[in-house]
Amino acid sequence: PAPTLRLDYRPPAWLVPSMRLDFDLDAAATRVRATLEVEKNLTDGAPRGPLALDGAPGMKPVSVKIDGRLLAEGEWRVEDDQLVIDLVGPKHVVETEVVISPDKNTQLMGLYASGGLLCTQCEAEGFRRITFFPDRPDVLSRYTVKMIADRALYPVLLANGDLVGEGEAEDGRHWAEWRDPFPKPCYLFAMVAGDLKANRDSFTTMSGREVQLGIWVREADLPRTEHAMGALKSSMAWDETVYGREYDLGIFNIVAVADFNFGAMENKGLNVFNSRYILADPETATDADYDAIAGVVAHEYFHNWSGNRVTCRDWFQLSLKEGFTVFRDQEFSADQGSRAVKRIEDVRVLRAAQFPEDGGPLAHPIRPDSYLEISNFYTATVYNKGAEVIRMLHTMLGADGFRRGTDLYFERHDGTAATCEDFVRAMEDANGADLADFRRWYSQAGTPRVRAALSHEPGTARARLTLEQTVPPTPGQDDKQPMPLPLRLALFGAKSGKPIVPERIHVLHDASAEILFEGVDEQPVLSINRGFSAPVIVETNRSSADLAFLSGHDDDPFARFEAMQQLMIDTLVAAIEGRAFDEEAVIEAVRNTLTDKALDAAFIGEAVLLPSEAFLGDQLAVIDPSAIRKARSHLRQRLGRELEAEWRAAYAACAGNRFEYTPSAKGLRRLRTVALGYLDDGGAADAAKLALAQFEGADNMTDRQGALSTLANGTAPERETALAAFYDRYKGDALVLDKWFTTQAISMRDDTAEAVEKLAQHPDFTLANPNRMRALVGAFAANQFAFHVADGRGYRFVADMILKADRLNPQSAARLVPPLGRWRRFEPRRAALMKAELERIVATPGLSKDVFEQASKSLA
Ligand code: HT7
Ligand code: ZN
Repeated sequence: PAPTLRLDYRPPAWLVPSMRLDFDLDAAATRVRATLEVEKNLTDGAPRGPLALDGAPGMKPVSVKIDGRLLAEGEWRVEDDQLVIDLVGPKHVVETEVVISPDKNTQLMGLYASGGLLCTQCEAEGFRRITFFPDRPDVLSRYTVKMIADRALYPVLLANGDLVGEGEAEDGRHWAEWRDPFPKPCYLFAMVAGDLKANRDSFTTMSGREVQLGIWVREADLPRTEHAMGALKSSMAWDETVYGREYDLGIFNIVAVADFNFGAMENKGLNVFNSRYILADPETATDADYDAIAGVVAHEYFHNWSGNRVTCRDWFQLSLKEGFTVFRDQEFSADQGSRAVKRIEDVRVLRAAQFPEDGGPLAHPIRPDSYLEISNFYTATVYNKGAEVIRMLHTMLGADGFRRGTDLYFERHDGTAATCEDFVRAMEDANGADLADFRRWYSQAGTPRVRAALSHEPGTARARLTLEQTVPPTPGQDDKQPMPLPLRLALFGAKSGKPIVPERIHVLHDASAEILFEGVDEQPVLSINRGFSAPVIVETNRSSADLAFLSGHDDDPFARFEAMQQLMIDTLVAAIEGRAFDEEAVIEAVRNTLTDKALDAAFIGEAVLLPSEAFLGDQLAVIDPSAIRKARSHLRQRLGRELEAEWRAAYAACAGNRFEYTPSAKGLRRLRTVALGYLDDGGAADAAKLALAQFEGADNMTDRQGALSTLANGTAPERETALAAFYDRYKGDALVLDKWFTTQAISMRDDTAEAVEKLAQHPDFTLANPNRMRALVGAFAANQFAFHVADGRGYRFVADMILKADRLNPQSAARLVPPLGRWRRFEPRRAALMKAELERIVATPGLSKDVFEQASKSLA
């Protein structure tokens, strides 16, 4: 198949200012009548030609009318999945009718059935599976939607906008009509029908309008919606305070569904959510789940402005809405809890998911240049690196300058489909700034690498910092230009422990720079990229002593965490590479952090963790998962053993609290399970007993799952007791059962690959539900040691799952390909086995475009 190219963009030939949809809903056969008011697009560059409406493969209209006249079959044609009609005048009314089968829709795109509900997912190109339409984000229409359905099966009928009528129909059926006053692209269309109940609330906007809020779920789940509702109201208030953005409709509904390809969807006035990002109570959701729910609810809500009121011109501009909205949700969460811990978590996600993407065969700029299947570009690069790019603008322009820029952006582009360039230009114009070289962040892929070397001249009391950057080649981009990198930096006195050069921002525009600091009369230690101000890899000439010092003294909590991480990395990489290493410095630094009374538990819980096996792999030229496991386990065991008294003290100090969802209670739970894990790895004789007691006595899922994970890593008999008890207790709850699968898939045991193969045969395992598939197969593929077990069974298993899943849900199947695509990074035997599985995938007849694109690019 031919790729779609960014530079081929042309405006649409026809516009559809308004449209009406009539749905006769039925799971087996839904009749869709669409009435489109179409008009020729007279703007510059718009092509002239027939009306071409996108449809799904195999879709054929039952009837087509133009201006009320029924067309004969020869008066329209279906070509390349498009309905093509030659129109003579500048404006027409086009009516089409199709019949679709939601209950056969396993791709979960378009209109599909999920647990007795009928619901839609249209982003990116799902609307064409519902009706014939110009399925592109720059065609904006006003929608009126009428739904008719059996009242007993589907008592609730929801769509975008405001409810304008409802009533009874024949044969136990009823209807509802919704009208959305805001023109929107079809990817924001949504409709849900089903037996749902609402948690209702309201929000009064800053201009005094009352908005009716509803979170719609199965009746039994209503008690689990309070946290999401609280997050929604907080998000609405935050967007008013921080961005001056007010909600614009009288109704805001959210529906939770069990089968969903992604986290959630920002449809105008009717968000549809994966139920895992709505449902929470202490019994079934961990603190991480609570945090994720608040973050995703906020993310989708924020899209109302960054995505809906101002949408994307084409899908290459996806980061315009996603990068900006992720930045907004990250800042919202930082304001709700611990900013430092949130930043650590966000950087961890970036390094785990985006850095490998940027360094592998699927690397692409945050604004890609081409795609075969746009669903493959909902990536950590577009989302998370996209958010880092926006964050850099915020850092360089300051909070006020950034706000001036967003105000201008919203003012200029409200109600239109915009580009990344429009966003950058608004930032420039509002601030009189020149962001010419900043635009490279949109066009160049790859993670820049910065080398920073600090030298001190005691005689002149000067310190000299040299900075050098390189941007590595990525597929299709061999030569790179330097990126502007805003680096927050400071100097500390190694002896006095005091800041000797206060924080400043240095924007490195060129390939290299030298910065001179005066009045530095003691040996300085460099603190750089504080707060992770630029999404880069920094290499410095700092010694273990410097890093240990910063891990205890830096006044930027992120930099403190980072120094500890670097100390651990330097030690472990030396051990893996067979060079001399010094574990004592790590042990002392961890001891100091663990016993520092000025630090909060949440921060300690993050700072004392060793870098993951996968992140350690990223530091090496050639990855040998066995060598990494050996070195890391050895250091964890030593830390566990030698700090046993400290871990016990921390464990005891964190125990015995009744559940509350507050930052401090969360921190205590976090540190408690971290301490338990170290005690277990250190070989404490009572560790399994402690874990089982924590498991059985827990009044919340965080403590229970923490104990279960600790046990699942080992061989104690308590392991099977706890796994069986967990299964029995939660077998009726799909979201918690997902945790049961994941806990075993991420186990550190040597036999995890065999265990996962068996779990795939478990009666509760299914590839039809994306959450369950991710819970087992996705989690396993992220478990470096288990997935890369030397005999290659992990690769074979994941490839088999990809091929099976591809027949049901290509989008979800394609998301499992990237772990295999990293084959070039591994030692030769493993690399060959991984490559062979990719070749087997590509050679399979009938492969989807989704999987083909990911697998073939991984081999190129
Ligand atoms: N904008 C939403 C993207 C999305 C999606 C994309 C492809 C396939 C299914 C999907 N469901 C939702 C989610 C978001 O970023 O807010
Ligand atoms: Zn989004």
